[in-house]
Amino acid sequence: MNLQKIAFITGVTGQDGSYLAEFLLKKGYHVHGLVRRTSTFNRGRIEHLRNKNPPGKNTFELHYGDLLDFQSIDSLITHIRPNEIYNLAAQSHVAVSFDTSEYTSQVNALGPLRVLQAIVANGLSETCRFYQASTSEMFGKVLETPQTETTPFSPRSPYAISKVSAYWTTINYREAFNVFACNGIMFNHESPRRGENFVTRKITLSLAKILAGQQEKIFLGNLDARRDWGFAKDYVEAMWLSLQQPQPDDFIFSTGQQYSVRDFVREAFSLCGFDIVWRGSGTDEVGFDKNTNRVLVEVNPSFFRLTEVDTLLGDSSKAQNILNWHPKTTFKELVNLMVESDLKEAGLDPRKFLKPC
Ligand code: NAP
Ligand code: F7E
Repeated sequence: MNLQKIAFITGVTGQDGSYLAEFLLKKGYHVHGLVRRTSTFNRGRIEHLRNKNPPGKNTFELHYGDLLDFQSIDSLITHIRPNEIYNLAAQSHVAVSFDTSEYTSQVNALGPLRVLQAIVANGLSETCRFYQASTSEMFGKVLETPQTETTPFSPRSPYAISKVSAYWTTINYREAFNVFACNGIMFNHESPRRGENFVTRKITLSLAKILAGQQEKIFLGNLDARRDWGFAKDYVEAMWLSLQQPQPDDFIFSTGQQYSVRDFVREAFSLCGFDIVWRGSGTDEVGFDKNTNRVLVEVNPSFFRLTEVDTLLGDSSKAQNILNWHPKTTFKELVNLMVESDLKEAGLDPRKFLKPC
């Protein structure tokens, strides 16, 4: 009898999917990933995991499909018969969701519904566990701080609204169809693999390009937004732990520490010897290097959101107590590893640019 566990990851080409695939392969899983057809290459984050084994012995397999296409999901689940499904696929950019609200809902709200329907339709309710990538964005205009599993939702974007729907769909399939279905309510988590148009990566990549002489300055939106930022690699372990419990449940995953976009800029730039201070206010505010007077940060209102989430701070006590999950990477370590990686990305030697701590 084959006792190797089989996992199916949607969103495997994304930041979290790539770290989760690595994590599960190291645990000895056979990992199947869902990829959608794109006209340009989008497998950079998982390329290193491919083709390690001879044909027929590959423990990492990719399959074409799309969360918008029930038939593709259903037939893959029939074929793979996974023990665990991690639904990480999403239109994950909050700002973009205002421009593509119906599409965002189709992927993020109806996508997980399609996966859960396929689990039930294939008779796998008893044998296949389901993880849903829920988000702190559901707390939106926060009704209490810090946010816990009992804090009411107050979503402020089409993205957040779509994820609230998926959150309740997951609970409904647990209660109505007895599926082992869990929500991981994750606060922001970042890494060198973070998409380039999320604020942390935008800052570290821009910093590296400024140092490489490829960019003059960085344009940002709301500098005062506050987030609870962790490291993606720590968070994929939490996804797995959620599905290893005797009972399905929902958990907050966060660091319990909060910083502003402004703090992130200062921390990243200070690692490379800049001392960023702020002058002016509103859209006229600039960040300049105190040592040289050079303006390195400007505000561009096109990055403001129609409705902003000003502050998020999570309390992950439940996950710490029940799952024994603890975030391992501090804010400073996270910024450091992202800056180091982007210096390399820009063709620079980090040893020449990173100030010793
Ligand atoms: P990401 O880097 O944007 O990755 C999203 C993944 O979803 C990509 O693999 C993308 O494929 C895939 N995808 C998008 N639309 C799809 C569709 N219609 N069918 C199939 N696949 C599709 O996101 P992430 O940061 O890894 O986040 C993973 C999940 O956690 C997302 O659901 C996100 O909403 C949620 N989340 C993230 C955070 C965070 O801070 N990172 C926090 C809370 C929750 P392509 O490569 O083809 O685009
Ligand atoms: O914005 C502000 C922006 O786009 C963070 C996704 O993974 O985490 C992520 O959503 C903050 C916001 O992430 C720029 O207004 C300022 O207040 O990096 P972000 P997000 O919106 O928090 C949650 C948990 C998810 O679930 C999502 O999938 O930074 N900000 N200036 C900016 N943001 C961007 N993107 N670009 C700027 O220039």
